[in-house]
Amino acid sequence: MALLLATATACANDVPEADWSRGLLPDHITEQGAIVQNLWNGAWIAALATGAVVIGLIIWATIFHHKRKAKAELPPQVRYNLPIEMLYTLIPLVMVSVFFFFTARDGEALTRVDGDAQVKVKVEAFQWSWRFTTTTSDGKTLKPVVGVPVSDYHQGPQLVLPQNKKIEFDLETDDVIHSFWIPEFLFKRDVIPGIPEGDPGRKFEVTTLNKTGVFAGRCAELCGVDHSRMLFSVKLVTDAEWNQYLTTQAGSAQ
Ligand SMILES: [Cu+2]
Repeated sequence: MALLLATATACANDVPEADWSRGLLPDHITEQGAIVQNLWNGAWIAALATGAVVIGLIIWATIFHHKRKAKAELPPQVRYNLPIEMLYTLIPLVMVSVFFFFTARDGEALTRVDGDAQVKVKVEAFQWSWRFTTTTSDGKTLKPVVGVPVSDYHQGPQLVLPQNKKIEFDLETDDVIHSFWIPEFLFKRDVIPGIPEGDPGRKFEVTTLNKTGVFAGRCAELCGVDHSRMLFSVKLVTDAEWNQYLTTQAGSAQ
């Protein structure tokens, strides 16, 4: 059985590894991913704690406050009991406020665009693949990488990015709504037609971590017949490999 599971896992090669220590999320490759991971962990802890209290109260009431005698009369009623009514109102209000605070704080951090990224990537989504155009900090624009629909992400367009760098993504499409998703970013963003160029609503920034590897990306918004084949990959490389990549691309730079 273990062997069978291992084989099945090996075949599903574009499904990132997810383990319980991260609450089933894949291992993140951006600083922003850590924010999502913390929010995810906190939300689960809060939900489980709330569930434990509620189930505890249900069990407590069932064991210690069940009907002792077969009497038809109602137990004492607590209508118009001001302290209890206030408790019913205040506790959920406090809980929702706490959830709201952390969600708003992290949402703000994840969508903030400073505009000072070292590498900027224009992502053009179309039915049914992607075009990536990378601009470096010295204003050099590399030859765009364009893909076609594929069934293996290794065959899709590959976006090469340096590690330990701030990357800005600018998302654009001319046809329908797509969604730009790299599971290891723990983040996805809809690509919506009609948002004018320069609008911060179509941009986001990440800072890559000190990691390398090839990671699968996909479209996460049903956009037509080949939606599931809008596969691409992100390759995170060291500074040396990044400089070498820029050199090989220099001849074809626009
Ligand atoms: Cu799509």
